[in-house]
Amino acid sequence: MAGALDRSDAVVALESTIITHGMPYPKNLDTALTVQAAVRDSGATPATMAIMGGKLKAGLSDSEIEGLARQGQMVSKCSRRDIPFLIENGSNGATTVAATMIIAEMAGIWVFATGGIGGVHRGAESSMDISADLQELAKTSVVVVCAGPKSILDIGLTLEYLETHGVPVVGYQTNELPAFFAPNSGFGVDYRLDSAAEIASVLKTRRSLGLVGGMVIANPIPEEFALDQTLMEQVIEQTIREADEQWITGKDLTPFLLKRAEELTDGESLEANIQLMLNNAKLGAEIAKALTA
Ligand code: PSU
Ligand code: MN
Repeated sequence: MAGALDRSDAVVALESTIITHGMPYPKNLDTALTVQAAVRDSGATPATMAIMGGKLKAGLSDSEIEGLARQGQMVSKCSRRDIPFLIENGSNGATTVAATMIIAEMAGIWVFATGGIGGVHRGAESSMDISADLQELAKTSVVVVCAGPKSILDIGLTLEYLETHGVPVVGYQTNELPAFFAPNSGFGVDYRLDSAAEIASVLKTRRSLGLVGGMVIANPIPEEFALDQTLMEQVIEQTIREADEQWITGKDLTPFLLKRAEELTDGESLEANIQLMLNNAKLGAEIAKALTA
């Protein structure tokens, strides 16, 4: 990794919470390694971020990834607020979108690919559950390639929040915001861009103006892997109801909703998640390459 940065090669940041809290073992391990390979096959260098033994790491070895994958939710889920505490304790931490963006920015990496970002949860009018990922997008200059906000969230409120904080939501080859498991959400994007070169160009312009902050590149799940929207809506309503009944809140909520969705769809949501992640990793690599051109 250090070598790649020295040569100012194309580097794509990847997160580790998706490994520990987003998918079960051993699919999480297999996916993490396949995603890294996809970045390499596309001509860029992958850098999976985490805190290992109290140190920020940009780029993990396969055996470090395996360790995190096996420990799963035993590893601390690490967002911005958690970073100094895990360092003080010499612990391991799996970085969320927010924490991954922070490490990426420190390491000089502009592009980060993941599955889905955190957002404004449904019912946030009373719970005030808004992911720290959104605040990070407001202030940290890393572009996040994702498949759009997951429909466990309130997509409309998530867009309002991003707009307030000046975070552009770009549709990759689409005018409509994708909704993670589905290529369509009924919401529009702020801008549509059709190539990695155009995205890189906008990023360079923004940086040259000294405008800080992230950007969301929403890349629709390939049609053949999309899930039925009516079915997913029922599944999501049930998972949210269960979380309510069991008083699941704070950092535990998103992992709970993901796990229940996977169980209720007999693993179909997991399969879709893997495919969209791969799709995003490839686009991330193309953008990273275009930035070095
Ligand atoms: N959405 C997914 N898969 C994930 C996550 C979100 O589809 O694994 C993870 C990411 O690491 C994201 C975090 O940063 O959940 C958001 O958690 P919270 O809602 O607690 O901020
Ligand atoms: Mn939350």
